[in-house]
Amino acid sequence: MAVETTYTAPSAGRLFFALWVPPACAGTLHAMAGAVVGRSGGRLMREDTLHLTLAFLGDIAERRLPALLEHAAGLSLPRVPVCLDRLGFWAQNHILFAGSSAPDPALGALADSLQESLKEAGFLAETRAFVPHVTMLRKLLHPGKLPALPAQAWEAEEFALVRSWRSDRGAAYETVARWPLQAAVVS
Ligand code: 2AM
Repeated sequence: MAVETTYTAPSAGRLFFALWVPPACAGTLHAMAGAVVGRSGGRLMREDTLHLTLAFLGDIAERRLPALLEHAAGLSLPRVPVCLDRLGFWAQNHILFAGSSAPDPALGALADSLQESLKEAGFLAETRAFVPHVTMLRKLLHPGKLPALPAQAWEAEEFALVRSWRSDRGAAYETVARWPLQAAVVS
């Protein structure tokens, strides 16, 4: 008699590559988001989880993690300027985010080349148009008038592979590994 098995390979979790938001900027965004929650509701992202996603992988099998880490370690990606200077609201997914009125093309180029390399290596099935943003608040229904965001600018010096999962306190995030972005060579 045939024995039916439903085997699911162990998962390394829900993975994505991201730039962590530096603490000073995270503090500003978190305080602004807190003010919006006080007025309009929604679920605040924890200050230490604020990030800008470069490439979203989703569930990756545990056995593929070493190859993914090796792939990322072998990349040579440049440092990029990041500037967040406006708050925005996406009605379709109820997200309040910090974005850029004029994103530096180098940031888009970084995300594109990371996504392309992951696609070529078989870790990404599809690539999506990159819209740089930092999610500050979820489940917001009616944002009201959004406050002006004083420009938050920095140079990203490293990128990280992050694992996320649902916890009692909302989404939890853990850095799996991080790698430096390369400084421009001055000749
Ligand atoms: P969000 O903040 O706009 O929701 C972890 O879930 C991170 O991956 C979040 O920054 C989330 O973006 C992003 N993310 C989740 N699903 C995604 C998808 N299908 N494509 C691109 N990014 C995604």
